Amino acid sequence: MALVEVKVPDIGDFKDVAIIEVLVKPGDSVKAEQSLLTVESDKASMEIPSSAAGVVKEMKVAMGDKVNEGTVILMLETGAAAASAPAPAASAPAPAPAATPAPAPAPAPAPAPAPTPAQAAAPAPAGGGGPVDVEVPDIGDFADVGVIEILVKVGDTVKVEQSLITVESDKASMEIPSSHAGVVKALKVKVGDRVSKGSVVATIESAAGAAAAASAPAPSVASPKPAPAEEAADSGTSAAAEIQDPRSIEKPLPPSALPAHEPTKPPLNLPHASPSIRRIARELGVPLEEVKGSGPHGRITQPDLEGFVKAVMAGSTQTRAQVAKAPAAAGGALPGLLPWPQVDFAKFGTVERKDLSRIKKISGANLHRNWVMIPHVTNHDDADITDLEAFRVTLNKEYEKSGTKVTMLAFLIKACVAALKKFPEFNASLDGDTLVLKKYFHIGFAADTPNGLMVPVIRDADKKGIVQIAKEMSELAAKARDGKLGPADMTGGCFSISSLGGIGGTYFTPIINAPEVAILGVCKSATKPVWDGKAFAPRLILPLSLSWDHRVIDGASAARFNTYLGQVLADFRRVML
Ligand code: CAO
Repeated sequence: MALVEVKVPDIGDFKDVAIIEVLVKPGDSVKAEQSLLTVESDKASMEIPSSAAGVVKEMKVAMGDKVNEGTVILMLETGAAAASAPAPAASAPAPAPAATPAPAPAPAPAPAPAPTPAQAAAPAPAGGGGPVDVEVPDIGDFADVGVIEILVKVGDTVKVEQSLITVESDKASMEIPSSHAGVVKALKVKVGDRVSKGSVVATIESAAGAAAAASAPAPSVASPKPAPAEEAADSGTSAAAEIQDPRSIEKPLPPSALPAHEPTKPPLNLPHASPSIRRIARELGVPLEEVKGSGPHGRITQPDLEGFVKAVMAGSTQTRAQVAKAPAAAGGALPGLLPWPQVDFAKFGTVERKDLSRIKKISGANLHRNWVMIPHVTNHDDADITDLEAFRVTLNKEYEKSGTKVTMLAFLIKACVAALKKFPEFNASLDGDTLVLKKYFHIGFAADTPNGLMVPVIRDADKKGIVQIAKEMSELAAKARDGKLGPADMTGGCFSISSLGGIGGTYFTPIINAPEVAILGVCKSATKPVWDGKAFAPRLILPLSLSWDHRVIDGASAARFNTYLGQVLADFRRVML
């Protein structure tokens, strides 16, 4: 057992760097190489590891303290006693420590981005201009570190010391600055590349006089970072102010009011966060610049990151990308809408809570999206099916023995195919600003099942006869009721029919089954008196309700579609015309 001092190891040119995070406390068991502190300068942040395993006895530094190489961080009890000392439940058992104070750990990276001698000595081109290769400066023991961000693009004008790229190892992240002022002529690295000291980052067309500036020593990396508000003001851009000033994101905006996220554009400055937080964020795909930091200067801590992820998962907040891509789908929130009423129904009487079925949840989400995103219009019309029904009854007598029942829906499918052929924009889907016109005729029909609504599809209905369609329909409807429909039974539809004819009703507004652009609703036929020019005659009338997407279809086309459909249903011989 020994009590040893754990000190800040060689951190290169870092001087007087501020502690922005203390990761352990007295009583904690730590492993060798476990991070104890995070320190940060304006260009880099790094975690300081423990030189040995043991139990933390006393902290010698606190948040905000400035440290240098050799500063004592904490007193660590190493040895068998330490290993058996009560450790926090979550801590892993410390490995057997060295009996004597451990040597300084493998030197932490020295991220000082001072120009390399080669850069400092780079001759100023005649007249002060000319192309200059900007290299990765001396970054201490870092070698082969990953490029995680490119902060400039070809054509950008950069100043001396302006950050060009960000690199990251498992313990530190740092920005690599430009040694020269000028215009970026070529970028020599991309995200994912690995760089070491001397790797060429970019070629800069050096501006007159810039070389002189570049040859001057770079400002100390430990120079105090201006307060976020100052930085924002300096940057002169409102975008920068939003990213850098935590106050600008203090008041949560209503999710849908967030501006669209532009993932391709790197933030002007990285949000404050330790390398490990950045790594977790990158692995999870969390846009760190959208996370509100609660640490000093708006620094993002692990609880901040976790809170953001939980809020997104719970649907109580949205990333900018989510808002931009699917404003209606994410959480159902729309601009200006009141929140969903939260009512304690039990206050008013006895209630029973029942979870929605899986199918209801899936179809509900789809119906909601379709209703919100498609500008629906519904045209109602009537079709005289007196003769068709008589024919159907006759047909069924003939097919009685085969076991196939020819339904009105089978005729409707065939009649719709004829109408889709005549009005091709109904047999289409929108793809951005392009209309995709389909040359095939796969017709879906809504089936009511104990678990909810399903829409199986009859493929190539144009190539099939009424009896075959009726047979396939009854097989698919049985499969739907038994919960045995597979994805292949329900995909690829061009147009859908929702028939409530066997149940009742007159007219309704069916919701379009996206990405289709129209749907036909059918209700119960009834015998009605119809004026034939001389007298009222009893006719069997079928109510039709055609919902259509007004982005694709006009009212006149919809009226023509319904009229034609009615004509075909009244006299199927029209299909042959
Ligand atoms: N008018 C009058 N009677 C009709 C009719 C119509 N438009 N359509 C069907 N019928 C009659 C049938 O002739 C049959 O009568 P008989 O038993 O005397 O022969 C009876 O109604 C039952 O028909 P069916 O429902 O078994 O057959 P179908 O081909 O009409 O429908 C199916 C099959 C799967 C579409 C249907 O069972 C179903 O699930 N319908 C509900 C669809 C639905 O829920 N839509 C709403 C979607 S939006 O929530």
